[in-house]
Amino acid sequence: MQRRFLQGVKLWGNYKIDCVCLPKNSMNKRDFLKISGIVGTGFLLSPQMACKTLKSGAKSSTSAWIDPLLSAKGEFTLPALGYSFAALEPHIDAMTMEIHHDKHHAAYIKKLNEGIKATPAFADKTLGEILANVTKDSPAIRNNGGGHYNHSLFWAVLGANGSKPEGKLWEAINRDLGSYQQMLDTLKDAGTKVFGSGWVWVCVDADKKLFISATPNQDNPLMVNLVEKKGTPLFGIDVWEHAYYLKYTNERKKYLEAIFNVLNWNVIGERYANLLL
Ligand code: MN3
Repeated sequence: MQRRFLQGVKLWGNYKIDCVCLPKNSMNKRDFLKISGIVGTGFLLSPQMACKTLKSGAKSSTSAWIDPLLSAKGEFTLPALGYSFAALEPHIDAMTMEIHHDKHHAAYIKKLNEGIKATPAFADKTLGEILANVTKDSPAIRNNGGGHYNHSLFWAVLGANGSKPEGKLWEAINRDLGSYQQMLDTLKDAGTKVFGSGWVWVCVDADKKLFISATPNQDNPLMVNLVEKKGTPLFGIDVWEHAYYLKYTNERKKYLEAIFNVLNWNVIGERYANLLL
């Protein structure tokens, strides 16, 4: 198939995509603006886009599609949120969003960059390669590499747009997770049970089936040396206290119920479509 190439699209600050392939004549001005806007928020997610294998060779374990963030190399920089700090009100308050993004996420990135400089084995690796190689013996890279990826994904899958899963994703949720409501109940239950800090995930496994898991601290299902069940995260929910304590104090369950209202199912659906490629 003939394709166009957008060379060197700037993504996530210093991240670069080597090429983005689009079907010939597929891109009009509106599409270009849409893509540019998505790039601006950090993710290339349009299902029409088939991202070619990048120079790094980092591949998702479940799909030919590569999450652009996983192909990025340092020095890593803080991605734009893509919406205002107040955009998720009243469910997630603006101050929490500002501190979470500008302070917590920024700190993970700073420490990740410092950790990479101090650990030659991780120099010149993509973020996907870093996550796939961390072990218990690399705590700084594990915690801060996970912190960077997890939060970057988190911002991208939130948005107060009132969307619901549709199409193939809706069918897969019913097939693999019982129902939409059962998925939310399982996430709430898993998130409430995380001891201390961590994340809950809806992932796609090697057979392209959905599963729900929880990980401690900043681990995620891409850390194949550390997790019981590996997979590619479709979306994750941060259950660290810093994600909710200002508004919900110790009531993590109420936070989880609230954040379900601001999951951006349009973005999640596009991620899912890409993972099926
Ligand atoms: Mn957090």
